[in-house]
Amino acid sequence: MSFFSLPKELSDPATAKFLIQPIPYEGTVSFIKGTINGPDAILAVSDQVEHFDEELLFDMTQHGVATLPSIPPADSPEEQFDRIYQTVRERKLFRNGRIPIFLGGEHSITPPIVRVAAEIYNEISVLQFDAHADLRNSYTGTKYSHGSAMRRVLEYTSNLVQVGIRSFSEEELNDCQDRVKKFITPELLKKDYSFCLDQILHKLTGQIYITIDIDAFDPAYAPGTGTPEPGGLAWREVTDILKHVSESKKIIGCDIVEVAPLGGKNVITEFTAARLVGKLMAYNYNNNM
Ligand SMILES: [Mn+2]
Repeated sequence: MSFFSLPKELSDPATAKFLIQPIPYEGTVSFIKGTINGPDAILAVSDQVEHFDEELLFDMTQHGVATLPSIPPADSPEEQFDRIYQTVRERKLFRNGRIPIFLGGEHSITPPIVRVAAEIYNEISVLQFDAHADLRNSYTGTKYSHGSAMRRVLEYTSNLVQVGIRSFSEEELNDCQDRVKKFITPELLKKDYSFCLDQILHKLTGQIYITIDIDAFDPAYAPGTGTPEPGGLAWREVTDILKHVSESKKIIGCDIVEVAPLGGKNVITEFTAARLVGKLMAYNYNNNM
């Protein structure tokens, strides 16, 4: 399966502008399972997504979209971390002028990717959309848990901007307050959107990596996820922020994680994710060239 099921000349990894990297992994999932099926479900519905962006009015596939072979799941969280780190390096997914888009899988796929990016670029910032802070030092007995993903990311960059957060422990709040400063909660966004947008743009410096946990959205937009939290972000809030960030910053890569398809006829979550991939392509079409 490949994203958009494009003809050969538009899906060649050697020349494509966008590289889709599936990472079906769920080693440390704490509640509802199924995110291992996330990448395939997103690829399957991508056929139904228009290549023509309805806002910017152009075809986002003109410079190619290649889908790479999946990174297969490993036996332990440590091995999984290493496998992702090595594969992203070997496949040289961060290359000038190209943008890798990783499809999870649980959120623990993000730290090894960020590690590679941090080794390549001088200064990177991470923009995270998520319901959860993911800042626990360890969770369910492992430092490589999806609940510790952003705590691990802080080992590679101190510049993390967290949007949509509405579920965190006292430890997460206290431990990381000095580094992360303040979560941009859905409530804060609703109250003063332009202030929040200014804060996000101001804090993001250097090259930008974007990680989107699908549970950042309100469960109405993405019910198929391991730990759905009410009171989430709306489609236009997320896309508007992505648009502004893409217009003024250099995006080096993105991931979309924690899609756990419900199965049957309810494809809302994977459809939202596939549309989001399209938006990331459209907004960054002329970026990073
Ligand atoms: Mn997360």
